[in-house]
Amino acid sequence: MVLQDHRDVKDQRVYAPIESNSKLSKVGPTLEDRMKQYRESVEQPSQYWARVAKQNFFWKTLWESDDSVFSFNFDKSKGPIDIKWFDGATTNICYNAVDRHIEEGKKDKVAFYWEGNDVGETSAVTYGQLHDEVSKLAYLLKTKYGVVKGTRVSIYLPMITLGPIAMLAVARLGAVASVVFGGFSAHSLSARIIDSESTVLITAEGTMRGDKPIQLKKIVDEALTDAEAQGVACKAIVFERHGRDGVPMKEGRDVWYQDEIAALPAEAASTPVEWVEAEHPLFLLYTSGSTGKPKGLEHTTGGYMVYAHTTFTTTFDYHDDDVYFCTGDIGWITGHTYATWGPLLAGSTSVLFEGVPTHPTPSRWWDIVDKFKVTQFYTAPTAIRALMKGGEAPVKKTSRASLRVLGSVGEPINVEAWNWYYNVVGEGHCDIVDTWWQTETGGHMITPLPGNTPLKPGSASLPFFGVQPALLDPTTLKEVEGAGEGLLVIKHSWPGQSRTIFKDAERFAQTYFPVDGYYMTGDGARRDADGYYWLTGRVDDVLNVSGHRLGTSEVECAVNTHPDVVESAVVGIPHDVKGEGIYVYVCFKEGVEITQKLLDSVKAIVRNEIGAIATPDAVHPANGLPKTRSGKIMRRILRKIAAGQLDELGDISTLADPSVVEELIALKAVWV
Ligand code: 6R9
Repeated sequence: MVLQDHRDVKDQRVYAPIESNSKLSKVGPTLEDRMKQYRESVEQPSQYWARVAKQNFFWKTLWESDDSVFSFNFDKSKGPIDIKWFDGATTNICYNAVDRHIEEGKKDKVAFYWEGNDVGETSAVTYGQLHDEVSKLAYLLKTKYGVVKGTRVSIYLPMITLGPIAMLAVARLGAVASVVFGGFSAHSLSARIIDSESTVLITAEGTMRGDKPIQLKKIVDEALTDAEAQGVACKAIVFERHGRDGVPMKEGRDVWYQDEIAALPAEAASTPVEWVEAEHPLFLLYTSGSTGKPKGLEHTTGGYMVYAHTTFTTTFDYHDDDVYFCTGDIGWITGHTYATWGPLLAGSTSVLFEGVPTHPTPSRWWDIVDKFKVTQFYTAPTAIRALMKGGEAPVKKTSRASLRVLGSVGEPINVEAWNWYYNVVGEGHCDIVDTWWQTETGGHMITPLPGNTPLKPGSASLPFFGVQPALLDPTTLKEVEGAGEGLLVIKHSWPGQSRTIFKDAERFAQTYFPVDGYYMTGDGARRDADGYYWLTGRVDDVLNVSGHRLGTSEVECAVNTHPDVVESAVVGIPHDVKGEGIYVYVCFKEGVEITQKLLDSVKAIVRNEIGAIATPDAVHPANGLPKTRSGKIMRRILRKIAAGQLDELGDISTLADPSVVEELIALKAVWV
C-alpha cells in the first residue's frame, strides 16, 4: 500500500471555537470537557453506550446486561469476524424516528421543509403527516407486495420527501431498504436489484436537475427488464412527480404510487410497527471497493440507530429549535445517516432540497438557508470549490445570519476551500466540522465538535466518543506511536459499524480485516503532536470523485465493454473542483483508427454503464500499459504521466518493456 498526499499547503493557524457556540455546546466549551467524556467512552464502553441508548430511545425489550452491550472479533485468526451491539434487545427505528415524537407532543412540528428544483415548489411535512404517509406506504408494501421482516426493497428516487418516507416505511415492517443513487445508470440499478434480490422498487417517473429533465422511469424499465431476464422479478411503485404523459407502465408490474395510496382503506394510516432484534438488518448500501463489483454493506438496527442519533446531535450540536440542512443525496451514506435517520431520530426540522446549488442562480443554497433560517448546513468540499469559482457576490447577496455550524464531508477539504467556507459563507461566526467517516462506519468517526474543538483547517481533528483510531506503519504494519503517519485503522468496534457485506462475509473479512485486530479504513492519515488527524486520501485503488467513491476496476470493467477496446487502466488525477478526476488509458484493437469520436465513445460507454458521475475526464490512447514482468500494471507511473509529473516517474527499469513509457508520453502530447 502506498501513502499518497492529496493535501495542498499546510495552514498552521488554529481557530478557537466560536464563542457563541461555546455557550451553547452540550459537550462543554473546553477540549478538556470533550476529553473527559471521550476517556469515559473508551474506558467503559459498555456503560457509556448503555447509558446513551437508554436515554434517547425506546426499546421494546432491553439487552441483558449493561456490562456487555457489545461483542466483537476483529481477528480472523481467532474465528469469524463478528460484531454485535445491544444484542438481545428489540426495537423499531421507524417508531423511534416518528411515532415516539408524536407521543411526546411533536405531532405538528415540521419534520421536513421540502424545496423543489424550481423556486416556488415547496412544501412542509409535519411529524403527524409523516406518520400517516409512512403507515400507508407500509400498509401497501405489506398487503399488496407481501413485504415482511427481512424482504429487500429497492428505492430509486430524486430528493423528494418520498425518499425518507420510503426508508421509514420499509423499516417499519422490519424489511431491508437498498437505496440506489438516482444518478446511477440502468446497469448499476439492475446490478443492485439483482444482488439484493429486491421484490419491489419504489421510484418516480422523473425529476429535474437544474434545467435538465431526467426520465427516471426509462432507466427503471431497462433495469427491471434486465433484472427479470436474470431471474429477479421486481415490481415498481412509481411516484408521479411531473406527469404521466408518455410514461409507459407495464401491466402487472408497474403502478402509480398516488393511485394505490388513494385506494387504501382508513386502517392503512395506522399500520403497526414490527419489533425487530437490535441486530436485525436495517439497510444495504452498495459502495465501491478497490476490486470487483460494488459491495452491499449491511447495517443493522440498534447500533446504527444509536450511532446516527448520537453523532447527529453531538457533531452538529443540535438543539430543539434548530433547522438543519444536509445537501447529501439519500443514495449515499450521508443522505442515510444525516439527511434521514439522524435528523428524524432527533425529532429535528430539516430541509430536503431536490435541485442543484446553481439553479436558477448560484445563490440558491444561501437563499434556502435564509428562507428557513437554517442553523446547521452540511455539504461536500467539491460543491464548495465549485461555488468558489463563481466568486463571493452570489453568497454576499444573502444574509446567512442564522448559520452556526458548517459541516464538510466526503473528501479531505483543502485549505483554500476551508477558508472560503469559514470566511465567506460563515463570515467567521460558524464553526466548521470537517467530518471524516465512511459508508462502512455508519456515522462520524473523526470530527471537531462545535463550540468545543479548536479548528485546524484541513484536519478532521479528534476521534468521536467511543472511536479508537490508530496508524499502522505501511511496511511493518505495527502501530505508530505519537505524531506520525500511516494507514488509518480502528481498534475497537463502535455501534454504527457495518456488520457484513450482503451474502459475502468472506469478502467483508478479507477487505476490512487484513491485519488481525484492526478495522482497516483504506485511508491514510497523519497525526500531529496534538493528536489531531489529517486525512491524506485513499491508500487503495478507490477514487474519490466529487466526494463519490468509485473503484478503478469498476471503471475499467465499463471501458472494457467497448467493442474496440483490448484493455484499460484507470487512475485518478488532481482536479480543482472534483478533487479527483478520472483518467483512462485505453489500448484499442489492432487496426482501429484513433479519432476524437472514438475517445468520446469511451467516455459515453462509462457514463452509460455506471452513471454521469463516472464520466472520464480524459481518455489516453495507449499501445501498451506499463507492466511488471509478472504482469502487474504500475499505476504509480500512470498517475505521474497523467498528472504531467514526468520528472517524478521514478525507477522504470523493473518494467517488462520500459519503452511503453515513452510511447505513452508521446501519445499524450497528441491526444490528451
Ligand atoms: C461519508 C462518506 C468514504 C471515503 C473515506 C475517505 C473520504 C470522507 C472525509 C474523507 C477526508 C473527510 N472521506 N470524508 N476524507 N476528510 N472529512 O463520504 O462515505 O462515500 O463511503 O466515502 O471518503 O477517503 O474513506 P463514503
